[in-house]
Amino acid sequence: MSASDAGGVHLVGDQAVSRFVGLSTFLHAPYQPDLQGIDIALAGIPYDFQSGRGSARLGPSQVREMSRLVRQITMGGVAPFELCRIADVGDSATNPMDPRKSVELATEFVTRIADTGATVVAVGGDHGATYPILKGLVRNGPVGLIHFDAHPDTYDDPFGGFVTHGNAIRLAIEDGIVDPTRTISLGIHGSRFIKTDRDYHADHGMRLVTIDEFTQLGVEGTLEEVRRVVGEGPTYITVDVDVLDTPFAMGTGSPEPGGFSMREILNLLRGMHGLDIIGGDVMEVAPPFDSDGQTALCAANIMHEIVAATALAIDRRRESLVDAATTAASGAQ
Ligand SMILES: [Mn+2]
Repeated sequence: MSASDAGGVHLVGDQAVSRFVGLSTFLHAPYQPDLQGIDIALAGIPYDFQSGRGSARLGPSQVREMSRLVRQITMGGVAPFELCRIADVGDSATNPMDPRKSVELATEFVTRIADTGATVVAVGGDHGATYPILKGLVRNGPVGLIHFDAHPDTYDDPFGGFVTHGNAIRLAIEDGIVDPTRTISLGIHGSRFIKTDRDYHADHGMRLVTIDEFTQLGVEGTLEEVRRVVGEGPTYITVDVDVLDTPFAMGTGSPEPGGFSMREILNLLRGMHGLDIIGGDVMEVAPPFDSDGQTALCAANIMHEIVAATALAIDRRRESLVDAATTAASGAQ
């Protein structure tokens, strides 16, 4: 496919057009802010409030730039652009002076996308942005959640009713958007404020796998736990890049030495292809601390794998609709 075919939703072919040519979009997807005819909307949520060292608001633009280096087909052979119509729909509006207004604007943005029947794979932004995404996206909740993070993100908000980078998961549970018993947090590591920071997980039936437990379970054992916890129901994936070890992701607000390697997280994401993934996000890339673009490059590759898992799930849902229609038609004869 060449760039000149791109009348509808088409990918600019890597071999027809060099990867350094043209405007930066997520994964070279066509830019389509009109939201028409899209299955998976790639979207930026460019705000950060109270997020470690800050500046994750610059994440979406830098991930777009570094995603130039990502090719169309995943290492495992999934070609999401052949399975689904995928477009970069641009960024949510934000109000940099008003966190509450920014959350409202992001919720409206994702609601508009979900109203067209499309799903979202988003790039933040601070991890608080997962809350408005889930709020705008999930219609028949609660959904399961696969949560990659150095931190539990179920903290009490110490600032009085804000959506912060440390409480989005908890708020989504309290709103009934996420089912705590179908939630698994992976790769928790790093120093802690308080010893009781994991109690919310335990008290609400959530599964938490620390990096030490991951070392014992390995990739396959961890994937078994993921499948057991989220089951076959609709499930969202959220990745805070601080789950990665600092040599892979120093460019983030709260870097934590001792996390996953890129190979480990990619292996885990590839193992999620059979699940009913409804979308996801990659959060907390902070370009001013990412001088060579490495963290953004890692985030772009993580995004590609989430898009692949989402596209496979959309394709499977379509197939089962076709199967059901065929069965109904043959029964009617
Ligand atoms: Mn987080």
